[in-house]
Amino acid sequence: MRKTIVAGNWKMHKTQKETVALLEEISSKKPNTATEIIVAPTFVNLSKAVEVTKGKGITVAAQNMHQAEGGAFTGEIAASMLTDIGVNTVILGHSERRAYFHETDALLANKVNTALKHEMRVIFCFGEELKDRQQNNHFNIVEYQLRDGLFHLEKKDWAHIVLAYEPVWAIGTGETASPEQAQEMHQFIRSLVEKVYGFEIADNLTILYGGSVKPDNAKEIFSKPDVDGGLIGGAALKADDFLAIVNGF
Ligand code: G2H
Repeated sequence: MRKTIVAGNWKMHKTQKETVALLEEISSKKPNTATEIIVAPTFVNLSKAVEVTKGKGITVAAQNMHQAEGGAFTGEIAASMLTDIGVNTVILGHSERRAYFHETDALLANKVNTALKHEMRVIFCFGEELKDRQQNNHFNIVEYQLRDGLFHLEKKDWAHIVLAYEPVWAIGTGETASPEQAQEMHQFIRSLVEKVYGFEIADNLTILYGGSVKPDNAKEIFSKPDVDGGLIGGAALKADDFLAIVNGF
């Protein structure tokens, strides 16, 4: 059985007080479930989040990190700084990082390498833009993103990789890929990984869907055989909405 995950990407939201309040509410209302619950607050609140969620069955992840081990990179955070405070999961390649901070697949390949070197788990985000889908180029784009960002990895590395397919046109727009569109792409992704790395790795790989997942559409999306959970933005900012999505399994 593949691992299922619901991850909340809090983006640039929540002060420390709000972070603690949300985490306490999630902890107290959280169902007993085999689905892993991940939250990704901002860097400045990660330490506090680790402290507050200790022993509560909630994983804390970072939203980004730098590829270098350290040095003169003003404003950046290194992998060792994350693992040092107990954060061992990192989201890489989110479309907002790609669009606003010009992160390329080549750069992301380096970030993935650094994360793996530090024995971190990577939630690797990718997905096509609206124009790609309109030009029927979405499968090609996704294939390039995976090839250039991840297909240099060795077989053993895949135990530390979670994929998050997030069509850019569905992010924060209220527009969601239909469950059929999500399944079609997830199946394509899994078959691509299978072609390069074999059945077992592909079959064990957790592939999340992201892009305007809400309590009222989560269940149907998660019911698809190749969708193993979600990366949730807006709806992760309220405990009841987030947990309703968790209960979608
Ligand atoms: C996509 C998603 C979380 P939202 O960015 O990664 O955000 O659910 O608000 O579309």
